[in-house]
Amino acid sequence: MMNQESMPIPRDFLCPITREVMQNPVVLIEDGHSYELFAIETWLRDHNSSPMTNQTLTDRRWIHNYNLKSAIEEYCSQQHAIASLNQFLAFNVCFGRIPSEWEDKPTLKIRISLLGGSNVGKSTIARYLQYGNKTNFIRLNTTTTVGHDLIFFYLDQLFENKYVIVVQLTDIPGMERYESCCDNHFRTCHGALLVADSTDIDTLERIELYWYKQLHLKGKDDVEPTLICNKSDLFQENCDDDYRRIFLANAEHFASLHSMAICYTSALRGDNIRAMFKQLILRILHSKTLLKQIKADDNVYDTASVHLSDRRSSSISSSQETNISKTSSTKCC
Ligand SMILES: Nc1nc2c(ncn2[C@@H]2O[C@H](COP(=O)(O)OP(=O)(O)O)[C@@H](O)[C@H]2O)c(=O)[nH]1
Ligand SMILES: [Mg+2]
Repeated sequence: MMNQESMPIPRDFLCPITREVMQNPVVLIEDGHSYELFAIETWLRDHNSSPMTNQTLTDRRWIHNYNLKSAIEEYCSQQHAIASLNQFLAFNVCFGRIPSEWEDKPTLKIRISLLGGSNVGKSTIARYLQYGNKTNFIRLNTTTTVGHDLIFFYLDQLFENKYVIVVQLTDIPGMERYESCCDNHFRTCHGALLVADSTDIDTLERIELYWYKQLHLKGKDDVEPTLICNKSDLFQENCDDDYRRIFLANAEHFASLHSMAICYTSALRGDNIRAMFKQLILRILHSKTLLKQIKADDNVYDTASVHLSDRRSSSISSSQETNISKTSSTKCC
């Protein structure tokens, strides 16, 4: 409540004697001012005057100031909510095992799907989120995704002070022959990263004509999509002005037409990847409808997911020096 970043405390909420927020405000009938109960009682033991006016008191009675008490309580609970929200907003997305002290806490699972054609950088985005800029791993691990890869993250802050947030990221194969396998991911995801390769305008068109349409058709009504224009490093270096202008105009038009967030990323360099992912998670948690669904889902503590993450995070450290040439886990669809 006394958080430095919170709003200044209204003066009326402070006891004139203690200078602290009152818990049991009472009004001294004669001077009409409010004080903390124990403070005014202590004062009256030694004084026969008003602490505020210094006038001699002829009446030492006081009454409870219930209106002020409830206003202070409301203010305190608002400040508490703001403080815990601020704390939550500072979350990091972590890959690995959920801290053991949280194992008994309720879990909410957010599902996000990486959607888009082949070679646009979906798996590289997923790997950056897992391993950061361990570039050796990103460069070596370029096997085409042939099945759905499920990757689990957790947020290092509790949501609403009690929920552990687990984020399941699904990396799908982008090849056209696998497209029909994605129905389940369209249906169940709360958020989608629609990934286009910004150096190949056809991949943007495919997002518009296929991936977004499918998501719109089969997905949840309130699903949160983000348009990702990936490979921004190559876009800057290799594409001419005319191409860039046309690509940007098309991408911005598409995103604004569907009121979706748009983000320019380089998965290879890690530019904007974490910020974009965090923004999407926040938008999902901010959506009343999605949050209601997420809370209603069966969110029993999913040990299988945790073990999967755990296996992967430990395997990466031991295998980093060796030649990693396969994605850590793929399942055929
Ligand atoms: N220069 C550059 N290359 C990228 C970027 N993202 C992915 N790639 C490369 O694009 C190729 C396809 O990436 P991948 O993640 O397998 O694409 P996916 O098929 O969509 O999963 C790989 O050679 C990646 O190294 C990026 O932001 N910049
Ligand atoms: Mg892939």
